[in-house]
Amino acid sequence: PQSPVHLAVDLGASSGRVIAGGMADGPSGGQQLVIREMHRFANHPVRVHDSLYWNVLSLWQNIQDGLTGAANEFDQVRSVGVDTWGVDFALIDRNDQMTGPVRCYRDPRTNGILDKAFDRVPREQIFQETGLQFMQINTLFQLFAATEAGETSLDAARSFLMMGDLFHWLLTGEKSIEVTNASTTQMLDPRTKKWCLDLLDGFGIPHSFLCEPTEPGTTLGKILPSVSKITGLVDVPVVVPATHDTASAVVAVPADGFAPARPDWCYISSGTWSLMGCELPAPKVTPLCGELNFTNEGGVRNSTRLLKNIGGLWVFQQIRQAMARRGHDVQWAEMAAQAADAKPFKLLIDPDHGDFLAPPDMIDAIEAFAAKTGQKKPESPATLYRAALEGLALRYRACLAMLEQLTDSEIKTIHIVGGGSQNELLCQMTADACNRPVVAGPAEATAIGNVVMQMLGTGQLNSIEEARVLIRDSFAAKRFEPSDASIWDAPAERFNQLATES
Ligand code: ADP
Ligand code: LRH
Repeated sequence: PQSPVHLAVDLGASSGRVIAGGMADGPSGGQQLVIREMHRFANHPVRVHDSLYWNVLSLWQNIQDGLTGAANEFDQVRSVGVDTWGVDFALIDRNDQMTGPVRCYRDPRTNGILDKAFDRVPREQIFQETGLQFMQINTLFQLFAATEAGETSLDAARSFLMMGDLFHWLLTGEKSIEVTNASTTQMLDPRTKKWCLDLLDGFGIPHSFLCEPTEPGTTLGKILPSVSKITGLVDVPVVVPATHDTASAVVAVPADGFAPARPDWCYISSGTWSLMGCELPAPKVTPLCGELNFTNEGGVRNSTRLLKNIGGLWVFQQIRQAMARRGHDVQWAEMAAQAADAKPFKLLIDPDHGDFLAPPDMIDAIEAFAAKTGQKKPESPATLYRAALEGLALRYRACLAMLEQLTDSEIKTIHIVGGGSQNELLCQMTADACNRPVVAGPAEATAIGNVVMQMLGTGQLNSIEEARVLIRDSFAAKRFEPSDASIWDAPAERFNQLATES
């Protein structure tokens, strides 16, 4: 890109990157949006005894390294913004110190918490107030577990920041809670965007540390002099993007229009999680939505992301780690190639099964799952790789039917964005299992969505529709046509059976 650029810090649950985005001359003369990766780094939870934490200081160090690289490269940086995964939070005390390390949402302190929570406040009431799917990782349940355990951090807390807000505070000294990430907490009313304080009272969770949510596009403040000294970025504003990575990714889906009432496309934001859903003009907090356990998360410009969390490439990632532990270093492309050659449907696994949320070793967990569900022990790593991808495609198929039912519309195209859109085997399996064409890309949708929201905030762009046209014209997408859809019918039936029984 040509200066001036916008810098997107995008932190996913498996890796982080600092990406510069801006305009440049395209091959046919017109201007295009171009991105350039300044820094990429791994992000993994750290186990301490039985607990799991994020390495926040390492993330902060890496963010500063990325910003420093960008300051050296570009004459002018117009703004900076950070997006991250949802649900996790930091607490800040009266001396403006973090109360401790930040827990990872896979920390076991919320195991079994949902039943305890429903004894306190009925499930239907929580859904009616928040419109969110029930997952033990949600902030509400993390705070409930912390309250029940008498964690002292809660007594000391004066401010509550989601992860993006935490890094915005470290950059500017300004505290805020951005609304799309706040919408993942299960503590916010999706209609009014106000905190559900009565609900928090019902759980005995303190809430004086919450502040009014901020809209994406807001200029929060300038980079602190102490940060300028380290990074070389001087007088640069932080313009808040959709700090929830999935909300940023949805902004960058190269589709037509914005938030249609009867959508004919859906998205899968494919990374550690697969977030599959539709972008709608308003929340759908209906009994059917509750029954199907869909979520009404907040999108940009007051839109709703009606979606479902699906276990995602987490299982695939963790098989890779388990292989490394056994002395075999395999790359994504190699895993996909072996999966492509493996026999189909030898092993069915449900990526959303609780056994796969945070097992010490994923291969052991899959073998135990196979035994418990009466399936044969996987005979080779290729069987494991293939099963992880087929399990996802089967979940997508079920989720698509639910989405059509919920939105009362016919979904004609599936957009896959995020790192997982580079897995062509998974894209083809998705097209086949769902019997719909798949449009794959951009792989860096989250960072691109972050950049365009900063461009909207600083007046370089005027609307989401305009941003999407620019994205479509700037980043090539790959199309996968469905074939062999019927071979997925029988496995889909077996899979549904398995998902209910196991
Ligand atoms: P997150 O934001 O959750 O950290 P990403 O969007 O970065 O996730 O996606 C990471 C996933 O993308 C990896 O787990 C991997 O399965 C997939 N991936 C990344 N690069 C490639 C590649 N070159 N080919 C196939 N898959 C890839
Ligand atoms: C994806 C994601 C998802 C959340 C999960 C915690 O990175 O933000 O939308 O549910 O992480």
